[in-house]
Amino acid sequence: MSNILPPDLARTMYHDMFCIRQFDSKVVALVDDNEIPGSCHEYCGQEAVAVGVCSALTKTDILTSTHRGHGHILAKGGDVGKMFAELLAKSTGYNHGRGGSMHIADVGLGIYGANGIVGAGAPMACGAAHKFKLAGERNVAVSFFGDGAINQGVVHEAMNLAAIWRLPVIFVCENNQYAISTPLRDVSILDPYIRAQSYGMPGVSVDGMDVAAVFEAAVSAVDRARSGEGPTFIECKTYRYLGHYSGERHMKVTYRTNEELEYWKRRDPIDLWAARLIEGGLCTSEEISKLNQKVDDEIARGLQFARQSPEPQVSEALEHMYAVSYPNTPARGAEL
Ligand SMILES: Cc1ncc(C[n+]2csc(CCOP(=O)(O)OP(=O)(O)O)c2C)c(N)n1
Ligand SMILES: [Mg+2]
Repeated sequence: MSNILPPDLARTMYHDMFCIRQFDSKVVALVDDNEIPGSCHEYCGQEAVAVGVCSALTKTDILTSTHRGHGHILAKGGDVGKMFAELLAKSTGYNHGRGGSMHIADVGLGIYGANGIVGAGAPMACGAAHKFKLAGERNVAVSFFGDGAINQGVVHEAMNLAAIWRLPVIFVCENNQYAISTPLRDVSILDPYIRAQSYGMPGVSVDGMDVAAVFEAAVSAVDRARSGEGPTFIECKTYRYLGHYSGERHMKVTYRTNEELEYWKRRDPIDLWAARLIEGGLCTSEEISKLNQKVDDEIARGLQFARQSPEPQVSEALEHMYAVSYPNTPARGAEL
């Protein structure tokens, strides 16, 4: 597969996966040091899903994300500095420091928001896709969600709506096999992708540790969506290396075994892709080291930007909180 990908894209995919890994590894340390208030849901291990899907998108395509959203946002072109600033609650962050990890959005980049409500991004993606269709725009909308969302009613309503209206939506189920500590096998007899058949859309299951496999499935789904044929469901089998959220590593939890973790780490998406790039003659190991250094520099610069950024002012606390939706409607803060 690496041989038929344009070399620049193949290297960019490596860069983006490593950037996500390094970003969220840094987040772990910052949460532990209380520099990030609260906690985060880190994406380490799942990088091939976000990067494989987003590499098949253009800037005007959109995505809706989840509580575990850092990877989606970086893969869609999010800025490392503005992300760190948001997590550090600084005024230069994506949400001016008001939202934090689970609300990062950048409408200009087609990032219609991380979301703390499991499954809630699916109908939002349908709404965006409906608009694209009505306006005759050839964009697509991607809804990322976890295996924990596949029994949420709203996801099923969204899938049905997308199918009957032939909306340009791609439902991407990141099956990391656990919803907090609940294994998928305890709550669903069938694999997630099989659900797609009930709604009359193609459903595929791919190796979510293989960025090329994810990319290939995403390209087919994007082609289908852009040509007006409707939605696709892609299940990506993957694994999260860290706990459900940052705090879990300080708890004694036993729902996963070390053997299971080690099994998945042996199939690390970044290591696998580096090996494929080298084997395919697309990169030397020295070039991989240079890319790693480039990413580490970007992470260091982004964090420095965030650390040097000002805190939001108390006097501005009500700013950026409410949308002014209609002309002549005063901002809610202004009424108070
Ligand atoms: C509607 C709703 N129900 C429950 C929760 C609490 N909750 C937060 S994350 C989570 C598990 C989600 O698992 P999954 O969708 O598999 O995503 P993962 O954490 O594995 O990435 C739950 C139950 C929530 N945020 N929203
Ligand atoms: Mg899960």
